[in-house]
Amino acid sequence: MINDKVLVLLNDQIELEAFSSFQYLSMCAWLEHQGYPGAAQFMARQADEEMMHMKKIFAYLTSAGGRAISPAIRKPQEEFDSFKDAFETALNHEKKVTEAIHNIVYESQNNRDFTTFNFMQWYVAEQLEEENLFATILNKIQLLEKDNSSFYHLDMELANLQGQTAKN
Ligand code: OFO
Repeated sequence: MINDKVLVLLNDQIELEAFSSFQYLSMCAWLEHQGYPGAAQFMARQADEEMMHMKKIFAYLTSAGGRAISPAIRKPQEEFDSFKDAFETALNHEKKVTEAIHNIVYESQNNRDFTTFNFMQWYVAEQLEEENLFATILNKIQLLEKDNSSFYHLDMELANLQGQTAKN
């Protein structure tokens, strides 16, 4: 059985993953509107991945005898100062998601909920991958910052770039 405190945290995480999906959809819309269809496609894929992350916790809770709550979604950020700002916002958001996931891992171990502890290991690995993905893109943006025309090429590259789990 899932520990009561961990159950609350897992339902909070369902909300956070759903919010992440909406945040990336919002970035997708902003990037498309700014004339970056490749980056918009990239964000649309991230939005799909986050929805999958949400459903995975939902299914786990149900299979482990817990009650999953379908969340109300907070309004995501709609406007960004620049292409770079959108990706910085995404990386900072992923860092917060990582903290929340590590907290669930910590509490599941503390409360001897080893089934959840085991389940959450996939998320720990996934967060490392996602933080690295956004950090790599930000490094590229920083390198290209002095040459605006290069953003066109980065935008094209983002059309095909995705994380490992999306390929599996
Ligand atoms: Fe990128 O947040 Fe899900 O786990």
